[in-house]
Amino acid sequence: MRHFIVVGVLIIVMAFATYFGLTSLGLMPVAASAQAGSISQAGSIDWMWNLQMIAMSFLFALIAVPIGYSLIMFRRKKGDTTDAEHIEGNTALEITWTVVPLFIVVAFAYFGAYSLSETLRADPNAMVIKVMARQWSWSFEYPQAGVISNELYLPVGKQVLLKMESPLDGVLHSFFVPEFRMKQDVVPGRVTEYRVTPTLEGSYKVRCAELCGTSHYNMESPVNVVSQKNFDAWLNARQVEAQAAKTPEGAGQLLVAANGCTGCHSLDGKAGVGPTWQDLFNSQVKLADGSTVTADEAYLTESIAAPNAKVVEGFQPAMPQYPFTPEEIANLVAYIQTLK
Ligand code: HEC
Ligand SMILES: [Cu+2]
Repeated sequence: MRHFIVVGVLIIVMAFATYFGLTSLGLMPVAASAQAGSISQAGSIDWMWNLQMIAMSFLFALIAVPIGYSLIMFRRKKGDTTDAEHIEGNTALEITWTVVPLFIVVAFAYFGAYSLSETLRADPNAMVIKVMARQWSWSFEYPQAGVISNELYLPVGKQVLLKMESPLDGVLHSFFVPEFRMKQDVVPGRVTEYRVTPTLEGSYKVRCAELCGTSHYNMESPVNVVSQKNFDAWLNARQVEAQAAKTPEGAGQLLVAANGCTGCHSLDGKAGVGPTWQDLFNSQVKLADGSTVTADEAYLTESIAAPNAKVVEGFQPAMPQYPFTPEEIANLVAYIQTLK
C-alpha cells in the first residue's frame, strides 16, 4: 500500500513538472488568429493543444514513474535467483484500463471535432483572396481590386477565405503560417480553402510545408497583418500601380522606382551622378567625344541598353548595365519622354 501512495504522489508531481516544463519551453510562436485563440478560449486550437499537453504530461508520468520506481525499489537482490510472483489476470484492473482510456479517447474525439468546427466556422462576409502556389513562390490575388501581389496583406480582425491553387502541371504545396496555427495542402487541379481571422498586427511568414522540389526550403512570402486603414491604403496603392502598369509610361515609371534610377538621375533639372531627365527628350546632348546627338528614342534606347556606347559630356561612365528586356527599355524610354 505504501508503494501505491508514494507512486501516486510521484505521478502527480511528475505530471505537473512535465506540463510546466513543456509549456515554459515556448513550443508555439505567438498566436495571431482567432482560430489559434488561447488556452482559455474553448474550441480554439491553442485550447485543444493545451488539453493534449495535459493528457500527454499525465500519461508520460503514469508510465515513466512506475517504471523508474520499480527499477529502483524492486531491484533483484544479489544472489536471489527465485522467480517473481506469478499473477494470473485481474478482471477489475483490466476493465478499468479499458474503460478509462476509452472515455478519454471519446472525450478527445469530441473536443477535437468541436475545435475543428470552431476553426472552420465560416463568416459569410469573409474577404476572398486567391492564392497561387508555384515552384517555388506564392502569389496572392485580390479579385475585387484586380491586384496581384507577392506579399499577403490581411486586415486585422476580419475573416479572409484563401482559395488556393497549384498549376495543373504543378506539384503539391502546403500553406502554413505557424502564428495562425493552421496548415492546408495546395493540390493541382483542386481549389482548397483556408479560413483565417488575423487578430494580431505584425509581420509573419507563410512557409511551404510540403516538400516540393529544389527550392522548397526557400518557398516563403511575407504575411503582413495590418489595420483596416493601412490595408485599404496598401490595396489602393497596388490598384493604382496595376492601373499604371497598363500604359508603357506607367510601366516605365514603375521600373524607374523599382531600380532606383532616380538615385543618379533627377527629374527637376539638377545634375546628379548622371544627367537630369527633365526636358531630355529631343534635346541636344553633348557627348564626351565632342560630338552632339539628338536625344531621340533611338539614343535613349541605346543609353539604357548599352550605357557606355555614348557617354555624356561632363559625366563618368558610371551608369550600370541593367538586364532589361527590349520591352522594358521601350517602357523606360516612353516614361522619360514624358518628363518636361
Ligand atoms: C549609378 C548611377 C546611375 C544609375 C543608378 C542610373 N544611371 Fe543612367 N546614367 C548615369 C550616368 C553617369 C550617365 C551619363 C554617362 C553615360 O552616358 O553613360 C547616365 C546616362 C543615362 C542616360 C542618357 C542620359 C543623357 O542625358 O544623355 C539614360 C537614358 C539613362 N542613364 C537611363 C537610366 C535608367 C533608365 C536608369 C535606371 C534603370 C539609370 N539610368 C540608372 C548613371 C546612372
Ligand atoms: Cu512548395
